[in-house]
Amino acid sequence: MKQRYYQPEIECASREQILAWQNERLVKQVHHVWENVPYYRKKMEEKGLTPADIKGVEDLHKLPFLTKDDLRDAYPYGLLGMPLKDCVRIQSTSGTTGRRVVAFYTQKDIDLWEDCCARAIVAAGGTEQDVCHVCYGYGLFTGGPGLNGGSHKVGCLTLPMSSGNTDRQLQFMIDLEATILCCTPSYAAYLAESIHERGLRDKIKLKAGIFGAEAWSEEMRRDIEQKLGIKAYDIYGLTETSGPGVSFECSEQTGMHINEDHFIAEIIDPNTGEVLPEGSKGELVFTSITKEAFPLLRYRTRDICVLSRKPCSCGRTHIKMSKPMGRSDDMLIVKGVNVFPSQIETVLLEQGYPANYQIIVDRVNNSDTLEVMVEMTPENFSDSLAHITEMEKGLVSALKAMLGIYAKVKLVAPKSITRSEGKAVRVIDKRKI
Ligand code: DLL
Repeated sequence: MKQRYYQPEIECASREQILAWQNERLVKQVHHVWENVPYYRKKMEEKGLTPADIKGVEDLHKLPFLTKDDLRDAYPYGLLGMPLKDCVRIQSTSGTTGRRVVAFYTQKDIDLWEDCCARAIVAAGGTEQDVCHVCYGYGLFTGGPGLNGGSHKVGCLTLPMSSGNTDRQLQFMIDLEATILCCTPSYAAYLAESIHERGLRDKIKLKAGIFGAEAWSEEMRRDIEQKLGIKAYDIYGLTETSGPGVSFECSEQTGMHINEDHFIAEIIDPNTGEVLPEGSKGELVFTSITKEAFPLLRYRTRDICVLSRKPCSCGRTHIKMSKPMGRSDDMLIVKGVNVFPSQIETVLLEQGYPANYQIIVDRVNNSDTLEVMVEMTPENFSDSLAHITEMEKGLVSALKAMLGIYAKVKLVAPKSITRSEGKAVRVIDKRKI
């Protein structure tokens, strides 16, 4: 395949050039944060640092980390780097109240973010001849707006479908001859199955898919590729650093190029915080060196992966990250939604149930399922089926309000969930990803 790039002079720049950009932008960013984000300045002062201590990437390790807890402490404006009048948009994670992350963007931040997504679309073969069908969620979630903006930049005809309503998705996909599909891998698998079941395979013109926001296996990739007759590319990102497009796959499909002109990546030992040498498996940490409104330095993603600078046949020179192999915290991603077991526990306790529960996550027909098994208390115990069903319904709606997604609830007799002698086993994740 002939390689095309959205910004060849950046995507294929020499290592020296990339490092020069990073050095210059990091120094500038540290000054920006020092002057405009009192929360981070205080963290630097606590470490005895001033901007003069950071002369380039080799000094990055001196800076303090930022974590999701900092984001929560500083919510909503504490990490803002620009006056609100210069911000034009927010986006947010799928988590709920206590865990919600609100990220701010200036027009320039949006522009650079959309460039990153445009790079991903071109790496997947996109041109202005393409019809790009975006069925990531639109709204607060970054998936829809990010890929939508990237698609405009490439000049594709953009179908801003958002998620849901499979009949309508298929109708537009066929009538408008969509060639590139952007959605979560589980929704892609669901669409592929629907197309197969309805015998529509011959009517589909798709050639590529850009799938991310959740973990997916190589088996799932092969299955989707084969069912839809496309090449399926991975894309990674997180709300805190802008959204999708922090990294993306190229034709080699052996990891995702990190847009190093905007983000410096490090791998650390999640227990000690020590920076690990290239090739080690550890927690991914990002420093945004071009973001104005939400300039996070050394943000701990909690995603576990490996970085590699092995030369890539696509000609891009930016470092590659492996697919995330898990997380160093307890966050689950179910149907693309971030779920913390602590949120489930909060609901149970609020509703008068004990903290004896188990969360079972599975993937059935390529779609995630979430089930919560909860013990009744001796006080609310009942053997009337009608009464139990009523109580289960109450919990289902309280969980839906907290998590934003459906969780099946199964009430069981008091003391029937096995007690653990060590840490309680709260989560059973049966998905093979
Ligand atoms: O999921 C941004 C995104 C949208 C990425 C569309 C790709 C496509 P959040 O909701 O903030 O943002 O969730 C971020 O999702 O820390 C990872 O744990 C996980 N994640 C994102 N992309 C991938 C991927 C968006 N390709 C969190 N593979 C991240 C595995 C992924 N996990």
